[in-house]
Amino acid sequence: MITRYCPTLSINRDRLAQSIVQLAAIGALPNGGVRRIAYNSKDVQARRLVQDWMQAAGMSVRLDAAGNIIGRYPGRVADVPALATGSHIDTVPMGGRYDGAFGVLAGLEVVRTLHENRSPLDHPIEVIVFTDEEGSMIGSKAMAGHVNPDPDYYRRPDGTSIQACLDRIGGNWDAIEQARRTSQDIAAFVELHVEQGPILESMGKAIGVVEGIVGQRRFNITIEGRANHAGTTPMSMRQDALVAASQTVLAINRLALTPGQQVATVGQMQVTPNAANVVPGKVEMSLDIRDMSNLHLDRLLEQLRMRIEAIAFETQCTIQMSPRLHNEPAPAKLHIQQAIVQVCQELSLSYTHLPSRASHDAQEMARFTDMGMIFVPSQEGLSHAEAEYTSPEHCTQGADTLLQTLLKLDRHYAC
Ligand code: HGY
Ligand code: MN
Ligand code: MN
Repeated sequence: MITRYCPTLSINRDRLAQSIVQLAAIGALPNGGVRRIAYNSKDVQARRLVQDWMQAAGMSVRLDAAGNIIGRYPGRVADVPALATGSHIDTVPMGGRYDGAFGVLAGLEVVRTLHENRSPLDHPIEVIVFTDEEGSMIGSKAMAGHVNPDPDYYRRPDGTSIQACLDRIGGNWDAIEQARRTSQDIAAFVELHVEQGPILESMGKAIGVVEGIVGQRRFNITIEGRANHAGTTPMSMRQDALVAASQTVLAINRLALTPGQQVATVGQMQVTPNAANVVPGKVEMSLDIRDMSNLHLDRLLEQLRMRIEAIAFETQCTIQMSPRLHNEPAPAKLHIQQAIVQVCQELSLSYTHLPSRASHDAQEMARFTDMGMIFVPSQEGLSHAEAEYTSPEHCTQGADTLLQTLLKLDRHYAC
């Protein structure tokens, strides 16, 4: 008889480590990092490899209209909602090997383990690779039925349309609503991810039980002044967009340094015409602002808008903020947190509860199904950087925790 509680079932550490190395070779950078920006040729190549691996692990694979890859491993009971896991394999421009990729490959490793031990769960398991997590999060937002209907909202910085992007990966913008899922399709979603911060390492804990995920808003800020000669234009007659931009960056930084847990970043800036002897006429830059409280974010943004109005007046420039991303804070379900804690106790793994101060596809999934997240330590708290590292031991512990958590949830959700 096959027992559903399998404390001895454990994932294959070497196979998981090898998969991480193999995937990281696609888009590899010279200093050990990865550049696999959503929809680029490396992303397409990596997506193909993961689909092949899914099929080899006994999963059926399909793409939805948002280009999400959905690998499905059948359960013993017909017509019941799936238990889902997964993450993303796109990266920031100079990213690491673990952010996103680890959660996808650990999910795959869980299925490989169940498959070779002939131990399917009652529920089907889905391993999902979400489209463009680092940019628009369009994959998980489409699954949650939360896509902005304006295609221009998703235009890439290089001008590529969302239609063209989705075409490249087998999605279809015109049918994006069909990507929507419900709790009838997915009973629970558990994402495993590297912490991307210093808490677990500094506390010496192996596993993070995520309590909830931070809210995040992103904006494009466009500042227009007037380009003019850098030698002949008196200081009193300038409309210098870069001076206005600099004041805006400092205003954002000062706001983020007021009491509270909020963080705010300007990480992207383009100056036009970007020449040493021209007063800058235009600056486009990003704003990324995060906090666990929506209300607090609203208040901070209101203060920023007032400050920006004053800067625009002082510098004789126009300053416009247009929204690019809006992620609601999302609490993790208590019973999933409890399941993860029990697994840690059974596997003798040290753990702590903590919030996620990075965004994740899990927070969109939380809009329509039960959500939980498991973290493993990031060396020196480094992430979104080439040097991002999590040891094979911690990766294995995280993947085993995911496996055992899914086994527990298989019993929790009666068929
Ligand atoms: O930016 C984030 O928090 C995520 O890594 N995309
Ligand atoms: Mn990530
Ligand atoms: Mn990331």
